[in-house]
Amino acid sequence: MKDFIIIGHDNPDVDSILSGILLDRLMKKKGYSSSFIIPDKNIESDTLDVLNYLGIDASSFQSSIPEDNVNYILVDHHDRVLPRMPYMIIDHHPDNKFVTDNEFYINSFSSSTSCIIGKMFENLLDRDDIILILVSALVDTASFHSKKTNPEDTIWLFSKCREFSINIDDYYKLGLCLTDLSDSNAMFHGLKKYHYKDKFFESSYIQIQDVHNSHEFINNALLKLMDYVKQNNLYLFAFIVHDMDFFSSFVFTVYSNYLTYKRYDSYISRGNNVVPSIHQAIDEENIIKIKRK
Ligand SMILES: [Mn+2]
Repeated sequence: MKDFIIIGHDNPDVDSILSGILLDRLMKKKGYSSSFIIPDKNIESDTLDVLNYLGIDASSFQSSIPEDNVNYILVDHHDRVLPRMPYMIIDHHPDNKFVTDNEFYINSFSSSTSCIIGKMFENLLDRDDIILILVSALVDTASFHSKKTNPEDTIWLFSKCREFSINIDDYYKLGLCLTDLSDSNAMFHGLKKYHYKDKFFESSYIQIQDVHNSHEFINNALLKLMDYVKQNNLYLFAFIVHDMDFFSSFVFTVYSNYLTYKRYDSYISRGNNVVPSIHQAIDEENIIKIKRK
């Protein structure tokens, strides 16, 4: 039988890596020959911090993708450039519009890919497996505060933690993924670049506690971002500040010579809230332009 090669997404995050390691461990327990591989050369420092806390050395998984005589399994995403179609896909982004005839395509509303995998192999799970599942779910859901949290997964995980005497508090803060503001590049944390119609925009986010004592950092960041927008000819820059004490979010929309902000009562998602509203603003602007012609 062919070997199974498990691969996460580009620029891998914690869930992408831990669910790959988890699936590899569980498949080996089942007697399959498998390996988890990280083809990426760079892994973000936040992600490495979490892995280090768990005693996992990411570099031991970094390697190029083998091409011959293997079946690929993708975790936490569905699109990666591969020599062949993947054998199986396990994802938890059911909003995406991806359609496939792959008979082993799983994509369900779940707190993390690791939760889906854990439930698939429930009777094989040991204490270390549960810790992998817990940590990736905590990181993917901002410690169960984001809207991406599936309450059933949370209940399931809590009962597993009780069963294996795992103290959730030991990992809770890890899931908050607090941004290190002493890092001179902190304002570009999680930078993403977008192109919509004829506009280019970018966004970043920080996750902090004690927001009111961080006003100096935020002020400086906004001033620098204004220059950045000008220098890079951007339409705008969306700087998101997640308040990890109250699980609310501020979105600062920075233009070249002014800015606006909006406060949300919940921890918002960049992909589900911020980017769609920017698209909408661009669309609306285009409508106005058409009318004026
Ligand atoms: Mn994930």
